[in-house]
Amino acid sequence: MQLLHISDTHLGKRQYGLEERESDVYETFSNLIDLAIEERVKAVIHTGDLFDQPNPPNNAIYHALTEIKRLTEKGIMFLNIPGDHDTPKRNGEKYPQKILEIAGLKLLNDSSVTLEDRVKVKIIGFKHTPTLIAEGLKDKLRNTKPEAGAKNVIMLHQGIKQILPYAYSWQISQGDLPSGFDYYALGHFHTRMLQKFGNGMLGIAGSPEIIREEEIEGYEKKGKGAFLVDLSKDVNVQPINLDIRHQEVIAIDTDNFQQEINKIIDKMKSLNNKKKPILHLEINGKPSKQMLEYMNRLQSVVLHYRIIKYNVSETEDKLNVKVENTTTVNELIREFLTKRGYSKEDADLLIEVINDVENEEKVNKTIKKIVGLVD
Ligand SMILES: [Mn+2]
Repeated sequence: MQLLHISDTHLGKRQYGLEERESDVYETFSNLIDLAIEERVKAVIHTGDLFDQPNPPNNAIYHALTEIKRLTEKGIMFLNIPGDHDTPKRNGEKYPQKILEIAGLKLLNDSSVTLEDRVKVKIIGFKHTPTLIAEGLKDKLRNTKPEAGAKNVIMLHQGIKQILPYAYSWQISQGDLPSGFDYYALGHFHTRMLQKFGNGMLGIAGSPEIIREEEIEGYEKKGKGAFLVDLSKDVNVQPINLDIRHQEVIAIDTDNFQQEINKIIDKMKSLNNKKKPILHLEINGKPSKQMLEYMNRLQSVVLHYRIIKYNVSETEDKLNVKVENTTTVNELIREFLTKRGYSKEDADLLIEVINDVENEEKVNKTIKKIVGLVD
Protein backbone atom coordinates (compact mmCIF):
# COMPACT_ATOMS: atom_id res chain seq x y z
CA MET A 1 0.00 0.00 0.00
CA GLN A 2 1.25 3.43 -0.95
CA LEU A 3 0.49 6.80 0.65
CA LEU A 4 1.47 10.24 -0.61
CA HIS A 5 2.67 12.43 2.26
CA ILE A 6 2.26 16.16 1.59
CA SER A 7 2.15 19.14 3.93
CA ASP A 8 2.04 22.90 4.43
CA THR A 9 0.44 23.76 1.10
CA HIS A 10 -0.74 27.14 2.48
CA LEU A 11 -3.53 27.52 -0.11
CA GLY A 12 -4.53 31.18 -0.36
CA LYS A 13 -1.05 32.52 0.33
CA ARG A 14 -0.33 35.51 -1.93
CA GLN A 15 3.42 36.03 -1.58
CA TYR A 16 4.61 39.63 -2.04
CA GLY A 17 1.03 40.58 -2.90
CA LEU A 18 1.40 38.90 -6.32
CA GLU A 19 -1.60 37.20 -7.92
CA GLU A 20 0.86 34.96 -9.82
CA ARG A 21 2.19 33.64 -6.53
CA GLU A 22 -1.31 32.79 -5.31
CA SER A 23 -1.83 30.87 -8.58
CA ASP A 24 1.54 29.11 -8.16
CA VAL A 25 0.40 27.73 -4.81
CA TYR A 26 -2.82 26.35 -6.39
CA GLU A 27 -0.95 24.91 -9.37
CA THR A 28 1.53 23.13 -7.12
CA PHE A 29 -1.37 21.64 -5.15
CA SER A 30 -2.94 20.39 -8.42
CA ASN A 31 0.42 18.83 -9.37
CA LEU A 32 0.47 16.95 -6.06
CA ILE A 33 -3.04 15.60 -6.73
CA ASP A 34 -1.91 14.55 -10.25
CA LEU A 35 1.00 12.73 -8.65
CA ALA A 36 -1.28 10.87 -6.20
CA ILE A 37 -3.51 9.75 -9.09
CA GLU A 38 -0.54 8.70 -11.29
CA GLU A 39 1.01 6.68 -8.46
CA ARG A 40 -2.38 5.13 -7.60
CA VAL A 41 -1.84 5.71 -3.89
CA LYS A 42 -4.45 4.54 -1.41
CA ALA A 43 -4.56 7.90 0.36
CA VAL A 44 -2.98 11.33 0.47
CA ILE A 45 -1.92 12.24 4.00
CA HIS A 46 -1.64 15.99 4.51
CA THR A 47 0.01 17.04 7.80
CA GLY A 48 -1.51 20.50 8.28
CA ASP A 49 -1.50 24.10 7.05
CA LEU A 50 -3.64 23.05 4.10
CA PHE A 51 -4.76 26.69 4.08
CA ASP A 52 -2.67 29.74 4.87
CA GLN A 53 -5.41 31.19 7.07
CA PRO A 54 -8.37 29.82 9.08
CA ASN A 55 -10.67 31.97 6.90
CA PRO A 56 -9.25 31.30 3.43
CA PRO A 57 -10.13 33.40 0.37
CA ASN A 58 -12.87 32.02 -1.93
CA ASN A 59 -10.21 31.13 -4.53
CA ALA A 60 -8.47 28.85 -2.04
CA ILE A 61 -11.68 27.06 -1.02
CA TYR A 62 -12.66 26.68 -4.68
CA HIS A 63 -9.29 25.13 -5.64
CA ALA A 64 -9.17 22.84 -2.62
CA LEU A 65 -12.74 21.60 -3.28
CA THR A 66 -12.07 21.02 -6.99
CA GLU A 67 -8.85 19.10 -6.40
CA ILE A 68 -10.07 16.98 -3.49
CA LYS A 69 -13.21 16.07 -5.46
CA ARG A 70 -10.97 15.06 -8.40
CA LEU A 71 -8.99 12.82 -6.05
CA THR A 72 -11.89 11.19 -4.20
CA GLU A 73 -13.65 10.47 -7.53
CA LYS A 74 -10.66 8.22 -8.28
CA GLY A 75 -11.26 6.42 -4.99
CA ILE A 76 -8.27 8.02 -3.24
CA MET A 77 -8.77 9.33 0.28
CA PHE A 78 -7.54 12.71 1.46
CA LEU A 79 -6.61 12.61 5.16
CA ASN A 80 -5.66 15.86 6.87
CA ILE A 81 -4.89 17.23 10.32
CA PRO A 82 -5.31 20.90 11.32
CA GLY A 83 -2.12 22.99 11.35
CA ASP A 84 -1.48 26.22 13.22
CA HIS A 85 -2.33 28.30 10.14
CA ASP A 86 -5.73 26.73 9.55
CA THR A 87 -6.83 26.68 13.20
CA PRO A 88 -9.66 29.22 13.79
CA LYS A 89 -8.87 31.98 16.25
CA ARG A 90 -12.50 32.41 17.36
CA ASN A 91 -14.25 30.03 19.79
CA GLY A 92 -16.88 27.87 18.15
CA GLU A 93 -15.65 28.59 14.61
CA LYS A 94 -15.23 25.59 12.30
CA TYR A 95 -11.96 24.52 10.70
CA PRO A 96 -12.08 25.47 6.98
CA GLN A 97 -11.47 21.74 6.31
CA LYS A 98 -15.05 21.12 7.48
CA ILE A 99 -16.24 22.61 4.16
CA LEU A 100 -14.02 20.12 2.30
CA GLU A 101 -15.47 17.15 4.15
CA ILE A 102 -18.43 17.59 1.77
CA ALA A 103 -16.03 16.71 -1.08
CA GLY A 104 -14.66 13.72 0.84
CA LEU A 105 -11.75 15.11 2.89
CA LYS A 106 -11.32 13.30 6.18
CA LEU A 107 -10.11 15.45 9.05
CA LEU A 108 -8.20 13.48 11.68
CA ASN A 109 -8.78 15.62 14.72
CA ASP A 110 -7.25 13.38 17.42
CA SER A 111 -8.78 10.36 15.71
CA SER A 112 -7.79 7.48 13.45
CA VAL A 113 -8.75 5.63 10.30
CA THR A 114 -7.87 2.11 9.13
CA LEU A 115 -7.16 1.34 5.48
CA GLU A 116 -6.97 -2.16 4.08
CA ASP A 117 -5.86 -3.87 0.91
CA ARG A 118 -3.18 -6.56 1.10
CA VAL A 119 -1.89 -4.89 4.25
CA LYS A 120 -3.76 -3.18 7.05
CA VAL A 121 -2.65 0.38 7.80
CA LYS A 122 -3.85 2.34 10.81
CA ILE A 123 -3.38 6.10 10.59
CA ILE A 124 -3.80 8.31 13.63
CA GLY A 125 -3.72 12.10 13.43
CA PHE A 126 -3.49 14.86 16.02
CA LYS A 127 -4.46 18.48 15.54
CA HIS A 128 -1.81 21.16 16.04
CA THR A 129 -1.42 22.04 19.72
CA PRO A 130 0.11 25.38 20.75
CA THR A 131 3.09 25.54 23.14
CA LEU A 132 1.03 26.72 26.13
CA ILE A 133 -1.10 23.56 26.22
CA ALA A 134 1.50 21.09 24.89
CA GLU A 135 1.26 19.03 28.11
CA GLY A 136 -2.18 17.85 27.00
CA LEU A 137 -0.76 16.61 23.70
CA LYS A 138 2.09 14.84 25.51
CA ASP A 139 -0.50 12.98 27.62
CA LYS A 140 -2.37 11.91 24.49
CA LEU A 141 0.88 10.73 22.90
CA ARG A 142 1.79 8.71 26.01
CA ASN A 143 -1.53 6.88 25.62
CA THR A 144 -1.05 6.24 21.91
CA LYS A 145 0.08 2.73 21.02
CA PRO A 146 0.61 1.13 17.62
CA GLU A 147 -1.90 -1.55 16.69
CA ALA A 148 -0.54 -5.10 16.56
CA GLY A 149 -0.87 -6.80 13.19
CA ALA A 150 -1.12 -3.49 11.32
CA LYS A 151 1.28 -0.96 9.84
CA ASN A 152 1.02 2.20 11.90
CA VAL A 153 1.25 5.82 10.80
CA ILE A 154 1.06 8.89 13.04
CA MET A 155 0.38 12.41 11.72
CA LEU A 156 1.48 15.50 13.67
CA HIS A 157 1.87 19.22 13.02
CA GLN A 158 4.27 20.30 15.77
CA GLY A 159 7.69 21.80 16.32
CA ILE A 160 10.15 19.18 17.57
CA LYS A 161 12.90 20.34 19.92
CA GLN A 162 15.68 18.31 18.28
CA ILE A 163 14.83 19.68 14.85
CA LEU A 164 14.28 23.39 15.57
CA PRO A 165 15.72 24.10 19.02
CA TYR A 166 14.67 27.77 19.40
CA ALA A 167 12.50 29.00 22.27
CA TYR A 168 8.75 28.91 21.52
CA SER A 169 9.32 27.20 18.18
CA TRP A 170 8.83 23.66 19.53
CA GLN A 171 6.19 21.98 21.65
CA ILE A 172 7.42 18.40 21.98
CA SER A 173 10.67 16.42 21.95
CA GLN A 174 11.51 13.36 19.91
CA GLY A 175 11.18 11.42 23.16
CA ASP A 176 7.49 12.37 23.33
CA LEU A 177 6.76 10.53 20.07
CA PRO A 178 5.22 7.10 20.79
CA SER A 179 7.49 4.22 19.79
CA GLY A 180 6.69 1.37 17.45
CA PHE A 181 5.19 3.32 14.54
CA ASP A 182 6.24 2.55 10.98
CA TYR A 183 5.93 6.09 9.64
CA TYR A 184 5.95 9.38 11.54
CA ALA A 185 4.38 11.94 9.19
CA LEU A 186 5.27 15.45 10.32
CA GLY A 187 4.17 18.88 9.19
CA HIS A 188 5.01 22.41 10.36
CA PHE A 189 8.66 22.57 9.26
CA HIS A 190 8.84 23.79 5.69
CA THR A 191 12.19 22.23 4.86
CA ARG A 192 12.12 18.55 4.02
CA MET A 193 13.74 15.95 6.20
CA LEU A 194 13.79 12.18 6.22
CA GLN A 195 15.42 10.01 8.86
CA LYS A 196 15.27 6.61 10.53
CA PHE A 197 13.29 6.66 13.75
CA GLY A 198 13.18 3.53 15.87
CA ASN A 199 12.26 0.73 13.47
CA GLY A 200 10.39 3.15 11.24
CA MET A 201 10.95 6.37 9.34
CA LEU A 202 10.28 9.98 10.26
CA GLY A 203 9.39 12.26 7.35
CA ILE A 204 8.92 16.00 7.28
CA ALA A 205 7.29 16.54 3.90
CA GLY A 206 7.89 20.33 4.02
CA SER A 207 6.02 22.92 2.00
CA PRO A 208 5.87 22.10 -1.72
CA GLU A 209 6.26 25.80 -2.58
CA ILE A 210 8.82 28.30 -1.27
CA ILE A 211 6.60 30.04 1.26
CA ARG A 212 9.42 31.93 3.00
CA GLU A 213 12.81 33.15 1.86
CA GLU A 214 14.58 31.02 4.52
CA GLU A 215 13.39 27.90 2.64
CA ILE A 216 15.51 28.63 -0.43
CA GLU A 217 18.61 26.92 0.94
CA GLY A 218 16.66 23.73 1.67
CA TYR A 219 14.96 23.92 -1.75
CA GLU A 220 18.37 24.13 -3.47
CA LYS A 221 19.76 21.18 -1.49
CA LYS A 222 16.75 18.87 -1.24
CA GLY A 223 14.11 20.11 -3.68
CA LYS A 224 10.44 20.53 -2.86
CA GLY A 225 7.51 18.19 -3.30
CA ALA A 226 6.15 15.09 -1.59
CA PHE A 227 7.10 11.75 -0.04
CA LEU A 228 5.82 8.54 -1.56
CA VAL A 229 5.45 6.13 1.36
CA ASP A 230 5.28 2.43 0.56
CA LEU A 231 4.04 0.26 3.44
CA SER A 232 3.68 -3.02 1.52
CA LYS A 233 6.67 -4.60 3.25
CA ASP A 234 9.06 -2.58 5.38
CA VAL A 235 8.42 1.14 5.20
CA ASN A 236 10.06 2.67 2.14
CA VAL A 237 10.00 6.42 1.54
CA GLN A 238 10.86 8.05 -1.76
CA PRO A 239 11.11 11.86 -2.12
CA ILE A 240 9.47 13.22 -5.29
CA ASN A 241 10.42 16.68 -6.54
CA LEU A 242 8.10 19.12 -8.23
CA ASP A 243 9.05 21.71 -10.80
CA ILE A 244 8.18 24.99 -9.07
CA ARG A 245 8.91 28.65 -9.78
CA HIS A 246 12.62 29.16 -9.13
CA GLN A 247 13.75 31.46 -6.34
CA GLU A 248 17.32 32.46 -5.62
CA VAL A 249 19.34 34.69 -3.31
CA ILE A 250 22.04 36.63 -5.20
CA ALA A 251 24.66 39.05 -3.88
CA ILE A 252 25.53 42.11 -5.99
CA ASP A 253 28.66 44.17 -5.61
CA THR A 254 27.98 47.85 -6.28
CA ASP A 255 31.46 48.43 -7.77
CA ASN A 256 30.56 46.67 -11.02
CA PHE A 257 26.83 46.76 -10.76
CA GLN A 258 26.13 47.14 -14.49
CA GLN A 259 28.15 44.01 -15.32
CA GLU A 260 26.69 42.18 -12.32
CA ILE A 261 23.12 42.98 -13.33
CA ASN A 262 23.86 41.93 -16.92
CA LYS A 263 25.35 38.70 -15.62
CA ILE A 264 22.21 38.00 -13.60
CA ILE A 265 20.03 38.73 -16.64
CA ASP A 266 22.04 36.23 -18.72
CA LYS A 267 21.89 33.63 -15.98
CA MET A 268 18.13 33.98 -15.55
CA LYS A 269 17.65 33.65 -19.33
CA SER A 270 19.82 30.53 -19.43
CA LEU A 271 17.78 28.79 -16.71
CA ASN A 272 15.01 28.24 -19.27
CA ASN A 273 12.35 27.93 -16.62
CA LYS A 274 8.69 27.67 -17.51
CA LYS A 275 8.02 30.46 -15.05
CA LYS A 276 10.02 33.64 -14.48
CA PRO A 277 11.99 33.35 -11.23
CA ILE A 278 11.92 35.45 -8.08
CA LEU A 279 15.18 37.04 -6.94
CA HIS A 280 16.22 38.07 -3.46
CA LEU A 281 19.15 40.50 -3.70
CA GLU A 282 21.87 41.32 -1.23
CA ILE A 283 23.63 44.58 -2.03
CA ASN A 284 27.28 44.89 -1.01
CA GLY A 285 28.92 48.31 -1.14
CA LYS A 286 27.45 51.76 -1.71
CA PRO A 287 24.00 51.74 -3.34
CA SER A 288 23.12 54.73 -5.51
CA LYS A 289 19.99 55.93 -7.24
CA GLN A 290 21.47 55.16 -10.69
CA MET A 291 22.18 51.64 -9.59
CA LEU A 292 18.65 51.08 -8.33
CA GLU A 293 17.37 52.42 -11.66
CA TYR A 294 19.62 50.06 -13.61
CA MET A 295 18.37 47.20 -11.48
CA ASN A 296 14.95 47.75 -13.03
CA ARG A 297 16.23 45.90 -16.12
CA LEU A 298 15.83 42.69 -14.12
CA GLN A 299 12.09 43.10 -14.53
CA SER A 300 12.30 41.67 -18.06
CA VAL A 301 13.62 38.30 -16.81
CA VAL A 302 12.05 37.85 -13.37
CA LEU A 303 8.52 37.88 -11.97
CA HIS A 304 9.71 39.87 -8.99
CA TYR A 305 12.91 41.00 -7.34
CA ARG A 306 13.39 42.35 -3.87
CA ILE A 307 16.32 43.68 -1.90
CA ILE A 308 16.67 41.72 1.33
CA LYS A 309 19.87 43.23 2.68
CA TYR A 310 22.21 46.17 2.26
CA ASN A 311 25.78 45.61 3.42
CA VAL A 312 26.89 49.22 3.19
CA SER A 313 30.57 50.06 3.56
CA GLU A 314 30.59 53.27 5.53
CA THR A 315 34.28 54.07 5.85
CA GLU A 316 34.67 55.65 2.41
CA ASP A 317 31.38 57.44 2.70
CA LYS A 318 32.73 60.74 4.06
CA LEU A 319 32.20 63.86 1.98
CA ASN A 320 33.55 67.30 2.71
CA VAL A 321 30.76 69.75 3.30
CA LYS A 322 31.71 73.32 4.15
CA VAL A 323 30.02 74.69 7.25
CA GLU A 324 29.72 78.41 7.91
CA ASN A 325 28.04 80.33 10.71
CA THR A 326 25.01 81.05 8.57
CA THR A 327 24.65 77.48 7.19
CA THR A 328 21.30 75.88 8.11
CA VAL A 329 20.88 72.13 8.66
CA ASN A 330 18.75 71.92 5.52
CA GLU A 331 21.52 73.55 3.49
CA LEU A 332 24.04 71.09 4.90
CA ILE A 333 21.88 68.14 3.93
CA ARG A 334 21.26 69.62 0.47
CA GLU A 335 24.97 70.08 -0.16
CA PHE A 336 25.74 66.55 1.04
CA LEU A 337 23.04 65.03 -1.17
CA THR A 338 24.01 66.97 -4.30
CA LYS A 339 27.64 65.89 -3.78
CA ARG A 340 26.34 62.31 -3.59
CA GLY A 341 24.85 62.78 -7.05
CA TYR A 342 21.26 63.69 -6.29
CA SER A 343 19.61 66.45 -8.29
CA LYS A 344 18.58 69.63 -6.47
CA GLU A 345 14.91 68.63 -6.86
CA ASP A 346 15.49 65.19 -5.33
CA ALA A 347 17.52 66.72 -2.53
CA ASP A 348 14.69 69.14 -1.74
CA LEU A 349 12.19 66.28 -1.68
CA LEU A 350 14.43 64.27 0.66
CA ILE A 351 14.72 67.28 2.97
CA GLU A 352 10.92 67.44 2.93
CA VAL A 353 10.83 63.79 4.02
CA ILE A 354 13.22 64.50 6.88
CA ASN A 355 11.24 67.55 8.03
CA ASP A 356 7.89 65.74 7.77
CA VAL A 357 9.06 62.54 9.43
CA GLU A 358 6.11 62.64 11.87
CA ASN A 359 3.54 62.83 9.07
CA GLU A 360 3.54 59.35 7.57
CA GLU A 361 0.97 60.10 4.89
CA LYS A 362 2.91 63.08 3.58
CA VAL A 363 6.20 61.16 3.73
CA ASN A 364 4.74 58.30 1.68
CA LYS A 365 3.51 60.76 -0.92
CA THR A 366 6.91 62.46 -1.16
CA ILE A 367 8.78 59.15 -1.41
CA LYS A 368 6.48 58.10 -4.28
CA LYS A 369 7.35 61.39 -5.98
CA ILE A 370 11.08 60.71 -5.52
CA VAL A 371 10.95 57.26 -7.10
CA GLY A 372 8.81 58.62 -9.91
CA LEU A 373 5.50 56.90 -9.13
CA VAL A 374 3.57 60.19 -9.18
CA ASP A 375 4.41 63.68 -10.37
MN1 LIG B 1 3.27 25.83 7.58
